[in-house]
Amino acid sequence: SERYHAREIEARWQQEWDARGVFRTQNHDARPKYYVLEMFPYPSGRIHMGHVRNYAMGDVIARYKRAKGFNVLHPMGWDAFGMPAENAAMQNKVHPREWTYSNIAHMRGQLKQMGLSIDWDREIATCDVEYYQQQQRLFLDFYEAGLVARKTAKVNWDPVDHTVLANEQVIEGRGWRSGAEVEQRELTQWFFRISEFSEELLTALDGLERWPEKVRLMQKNWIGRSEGLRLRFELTGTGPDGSADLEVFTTRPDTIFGASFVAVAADHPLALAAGERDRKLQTFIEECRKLGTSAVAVETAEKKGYDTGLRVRHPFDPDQTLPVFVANFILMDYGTGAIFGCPAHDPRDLEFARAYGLPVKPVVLPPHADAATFSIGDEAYTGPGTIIHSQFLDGLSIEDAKDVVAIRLEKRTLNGAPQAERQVNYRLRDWGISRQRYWGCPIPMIHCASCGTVPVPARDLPVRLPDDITFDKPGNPLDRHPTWTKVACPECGAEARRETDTMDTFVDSSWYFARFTAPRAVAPTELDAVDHWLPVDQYIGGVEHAILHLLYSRFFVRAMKKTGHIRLDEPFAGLFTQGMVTHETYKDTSGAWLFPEQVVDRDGRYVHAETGEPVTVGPIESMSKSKKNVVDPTAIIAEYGADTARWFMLSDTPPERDIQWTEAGVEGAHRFVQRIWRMVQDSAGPLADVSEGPGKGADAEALRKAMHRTLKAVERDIEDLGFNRAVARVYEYSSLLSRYVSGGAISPDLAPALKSGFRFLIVMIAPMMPHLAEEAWSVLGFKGLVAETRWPDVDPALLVDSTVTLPVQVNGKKRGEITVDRNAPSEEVEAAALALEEVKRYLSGNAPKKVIVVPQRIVNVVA
Ligand code: ANZ
Ligand code: ZN
Repeated sequence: SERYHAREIEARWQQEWDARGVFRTQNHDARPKYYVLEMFPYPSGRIHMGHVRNYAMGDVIARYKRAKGFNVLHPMGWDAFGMPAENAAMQNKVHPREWTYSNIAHMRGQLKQMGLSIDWDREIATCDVEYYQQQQRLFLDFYEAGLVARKTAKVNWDPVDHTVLANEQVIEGRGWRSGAEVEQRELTQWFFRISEFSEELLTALDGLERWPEKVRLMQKNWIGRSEGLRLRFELTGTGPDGSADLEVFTTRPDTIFGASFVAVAADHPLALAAGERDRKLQTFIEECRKLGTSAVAVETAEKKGYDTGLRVRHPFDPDQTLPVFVANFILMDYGTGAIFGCPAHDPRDLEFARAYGLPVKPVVLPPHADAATFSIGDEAYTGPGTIIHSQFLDGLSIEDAKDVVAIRLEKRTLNGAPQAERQVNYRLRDWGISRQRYWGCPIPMIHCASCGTVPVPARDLPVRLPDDITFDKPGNPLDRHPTWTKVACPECGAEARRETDTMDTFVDSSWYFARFTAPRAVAPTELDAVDHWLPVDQYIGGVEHAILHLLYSRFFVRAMKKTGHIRLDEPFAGLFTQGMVTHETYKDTSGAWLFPEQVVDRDGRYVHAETGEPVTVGPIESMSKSKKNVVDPTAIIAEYGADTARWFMLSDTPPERDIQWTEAGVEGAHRFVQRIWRMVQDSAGPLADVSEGPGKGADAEALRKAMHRTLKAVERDIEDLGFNRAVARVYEYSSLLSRYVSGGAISPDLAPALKSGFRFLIVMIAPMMPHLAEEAWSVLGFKGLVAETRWPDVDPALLVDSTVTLPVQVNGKKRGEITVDRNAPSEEVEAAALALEEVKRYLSGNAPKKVIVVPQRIVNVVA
C-alpha cells in the first residue's frame, strides 16, 4: 500500500475546511455555546513548541465539543504591542509596525499548517487601530467611573535607555539591555485602581472551581489580605519632622512584649527628615534606593539598618525604650512603612537583630515546649503556641492575645487619638499602566497648562500612533515628535500637550477574550454577544500567567461591568495550565551549546555532526534559544506532518506536566499515523460496498463492545483533559481493529461491524489528528467531513459486561471463581460452581448439604 503523504494531504484538507467555512462561528445559533481559548501568542516571528502544545490541546477540545453538538467559539489573535518590536526597530531599522505585521503574517501561516479549527474571521491584533481605539474608550470610561488615578510612584529607571523597566527587566540591579545601574525615580504615572476590588477578587476565587488549586493560591497570596493593627509608638522626644509618635503596621500585636526595635523605610518621612541632619544616614538612604523596592530585591538582600538615635516607648512598659532604625527591608508602600521588630518570631527581624546585637526574646511558646528552657537559635519561631513573658497576655493563645492588645490600645488615647486601630491590609497595589514607550496603546489624555489633565473627548478617538517616528535617540520617540504631541485643549482650546505614555501591554490582553465575541463592533463589546459567549468555558495557557494576566483580566471584567460593557464578573470558568516542552541540552568540547540538529548518534555515542568530536549531554530543560535546545515546529511539520506533531504532543505525558521532546517519540507517533493509514487502505476495498451494521458472531459482538467502551472512555478523558489517556486508549483500540483486518481478509459476518469500527476510530482520532481522519473518512467512503460529523452515541447496553465473575465459597471460605452469563439461571450457576476442581475436593464425592446462589454476586456451598 501507499505511504501517507502528510504534507500534500494536510494542505488539501486545510483548503477544504477553509473553502467550506467549517470553523466559522455565528453568534446566533440554537446549539448550546462553548468557548475554548488558548492564550494568544506574542508575534515574535515564529511559533515554538510551547505554542504547538498549547494549541493542540485547545484544538482537541474545540473539535470534540463541536462533534458533541456545541456551537464552539475558538478564535485566534495577537498580543502585538511591546518592547521587542522597538528593539527590532533600533537594531534593524525596520518600523515596529512592519516588523509586527510581517511576523503575524508568517506565524498565521505556521498556525494554519497545524490545522487548527479556528474561526480566522475573528482574528484580531492588539496593535490594530480598531482594537486599541476601543481600549482607549474603555480607559475613558474607567476614568469617568473613578477607576483611573494619576499618582507618583517609584519606578526602575534605566538612565541609558531613558526608560522605565519592569521589575523582571532589572537583573542584579542593572538594566537588562543597557547594563546600566538602575535608578529609582519618582514618576507621575497612570494607574488602574485594581485595589478597589481587592476583597472581591479574593473572595470570588472560591467560586472558581474549575481552576487549578495552585493558581487560586498564587492569586490569593498575591492579593495578600492580612488583618492587622496600626499602632502608634510614642517618641521620647520630638521627631526631626516634628512628629510626636510613630505609627507601625503589624499583623502580630500578640508579640508586642518581644519587640526589641522599631524600623522605618528609607523613604519614610521620619527617615528623610533625620537624613537632612545626618550625612551618613543620607548615604544609607541612597544605598537603599538603589537596591530597589521589588519584593524579591527586598527579600533577598542582606538586612541592613542605620540607627537614627531616636527612641520610642514600649506601649505597655513605659520604662522600656526601643531604638528607631532606618532599614532596607521595610517597604514604604506597604502598611505604614514602619514596623516594630520581634526577632524571636520573624525571620527578617531575627537576621537584623543578630547583625545589630539586639535582644531576641521569645514570647510564643510552641506546644509541648518548656517555658524555662525555650530559646531561639538560628530560626525564628513562627508557628502556633501560647504567650509567655508578656504580663497580662501570659497563657493566652496567639489569636486571643492579638485581640486583647487591640482592645487595650484602641481604648487608650495618645496625642489626641486612639493609640491603635484595626486594619485590613492588602498586598495588592494599584496597577501602574504607564510605559514610556512608542509601541503601545496611547493613553487618551491631554495636559493643559490651565485645565490640568483633560481626557480626550470620545469623538476624537482614536488617538492614533504616529508612523513617522525615529529611534536614533534613546527614550520614548513619542516625546520628541514635533507635531503629534501638540493638540488643542478640549476644554479651553489653548495649545496643550498630549500624554506620551502608552499602556502596559497587559492592558491589551486583559479584555481580548471579550473582543473576540464581536471583533468588529464599533464599541468595545456588543452586549448580546459578550453575554452569550462569556465566560470562556476552557482557557488554556502557561502557568507563568497564573498571577498577573489572570488577575488583571478579572479586574478588567469587573471594571467593564461597572462601565456597562459586560454583565458578568469572572472571565474564565475553566482554567488549565499546561506544562513546558523540554529537550536534552548539548555542548561541544569547548563548552558551547549545540542545536539538536548539530548532534548525531554514532553507535550509541553523541558526536558533533560535522567535526565528529564528542558531545556532552547536559540536563533536560525547557526549550530555550539561549541553550539552543530547541526544535522548530515548522521543520517537524514539514518532515512528519502536523498530525504527527499534534499526536506526539498529546501522547504519554499528562498535559499539566513537562513533556520531553525526543526524536524517538516523534518517530513513534509517525509510525502510528502510517499504521492507521495502512489499515485503512487495506480495508477500503473489502469494505467499499459494506453498510454499517451489528454484524454476526462473537467477533462482531466483541468488536462492538470495544468500540463503545473506548468511545465512552475517550469522551471522559477528553472532558477531563486527560489527552494522554485518550491517546493510550486509541492505541489499544486500533491494535484490536488491526487484528480483525489482518491484511484485508475480512469475514462477511464481521464486515458491517468493522465498518462501524472504523467510523468510531476516525471520529476518535479526529480531534487529535484531523487531517488523517478526513483522509481516512473519505477513503472509506463515509459521507461529508469528519469535522462536521456528530460524535456517535454510546450504546449503554454494550458497556455492561454480559458475563460476570462470581466467587465460590465452601462453608464461608473462598475456594475459587466462576465466570458465567450475567443472566444465567441459578441451576446453571450451581452446576458451574460444583464443577470446580477445588469444590469437588472439599465435597470429596458427597452431595452438598445446600447451595446458595446470590445472582450476580456469590455462590456459597455448604458441605
Ligand atoms: C510585628 C511582627 C512580629 C510582625 C512578628 C511579624 C512577626 P503580612 O502578614 O505579609 O501582611 N511589616 C509591616 N509593614 C511592613 C513594611 N512596610 N515592610 C516590611 N515589613 C512590614 O506582614 C505583616 C508583617 O510584616 C507585620 O507584622 C510587620 O511585622 C511586617 F513576630 O509586626 B509584623
Ligand atoms: Zn485647557
